[in-house]
Amino acid sequence: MPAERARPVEVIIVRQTFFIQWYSPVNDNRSGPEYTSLTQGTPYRPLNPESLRLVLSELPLLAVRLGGTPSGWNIREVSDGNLNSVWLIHGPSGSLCAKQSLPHVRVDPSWKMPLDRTTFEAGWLKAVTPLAPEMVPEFLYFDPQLFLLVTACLDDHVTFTEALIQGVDPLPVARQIGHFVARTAFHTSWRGGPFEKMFQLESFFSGNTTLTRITVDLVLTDPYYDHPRNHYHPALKTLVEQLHTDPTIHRAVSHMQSRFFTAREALLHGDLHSGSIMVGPNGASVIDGEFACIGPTGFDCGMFVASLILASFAAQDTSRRTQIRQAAAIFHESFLKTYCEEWLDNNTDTDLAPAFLTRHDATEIQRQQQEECDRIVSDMAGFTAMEVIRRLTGYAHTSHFDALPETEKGHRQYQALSFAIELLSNLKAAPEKLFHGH
Ligand code: SR1
Ligand code: MG
Repeated sequence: MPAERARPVEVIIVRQTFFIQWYSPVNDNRSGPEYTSLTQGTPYRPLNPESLRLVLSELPLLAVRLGGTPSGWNIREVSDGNLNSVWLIHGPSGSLCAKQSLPHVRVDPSWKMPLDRTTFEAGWLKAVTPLAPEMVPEFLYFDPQLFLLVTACLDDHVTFTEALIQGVDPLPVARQIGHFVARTAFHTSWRGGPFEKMFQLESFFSGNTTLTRITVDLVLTDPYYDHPRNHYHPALKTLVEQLHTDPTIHRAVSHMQSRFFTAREALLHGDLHSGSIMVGPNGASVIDGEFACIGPTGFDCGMFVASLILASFAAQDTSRRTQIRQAAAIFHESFLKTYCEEWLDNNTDTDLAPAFLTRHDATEIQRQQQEECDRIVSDMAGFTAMEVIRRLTGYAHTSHFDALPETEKGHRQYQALSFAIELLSNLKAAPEKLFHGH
């Protein structure tokens, strides 16, 4: 990322202050010492296992949760994402997961970056926890000086990416994620409460310009021209040339970019690929909400469906491919069902179509639901295509194809990319192809 795009320090401080106000313990029924910084005035420094041990030892609720004495805690670095440092901490009585922002992209230290991403992840976790508490890790602590977020540790989980590679049945996860996205999107949208609540969410999450810039560049822009960060399998060369030159594709990309910027519908997770979902004995948990922003509901849906599409093209045989495509259809169905149920059951005061306008007219409600769902599904299909495209031709790729021999990998990726180009080249027909065409 060019240096001129890094946000100035003053902006970060203003945003931090705003977060502290917005994220006030006064508004949180779990208020307590863990919600204020112990490091007031302590400058940020990247932690290592020993300095993290010291920080945690000074936080009584976390220390008690771990049990024993700090010297006996096992602290293991497990950072494997692109951006942050992550540790798992185990003590005799319990465990924690700690995540800290670095002043650069973890996998590319020359790519400098402000630190505020964990601030937005903590804000996202706070916003969605009441809506789906069983589907996110428990929030335990956030330090706004160290940009350190501590949550429950999902020890006995694997990422959904790994689960897909291992051959786990994806249908239950797809159903759960459909439910999760529908509930969190509906209740953080204009339909989910009075406009003042939405304004507050917009005001806070519009500050997440650093990671939104990554999405705008890496997902919505770079794959459509010859950007130096892009890389791809040699077998994709002709398709990449098409992505860089085809006016029909560029028109569709402009349309989807416009949806991303102007459809300010709900609070998004912002990076809901299969690596942001952990799968364990009690089902799926959604993590890594650091890309959270306000945008079109279909964006999160598209990120998730794209992971399934990529996994389906990487699958070892046709029956597994069909099963994973079925999971995409299940997600679609579960999302729409929950979204419409939330709409009918919603008793909160809203300023968008308040109850007195429609409550007694079932046909009118159905008509409005159909119109809104069609719009979301159309976005879902367009963003699915763009996410598949960037995971094959942009900067940050997927590991779904990693186990395949080189030639086979090129062949399968060619099929996946051709499918995504087909979707993007005819957005009107895309939902049908995506959810009913396998
Ligand atoms: C530099 S960050 C690259 C990618 O990693 C994250 O998980 C997001 O998907 C982002 O686009
Ligand atoms: Mg991530």
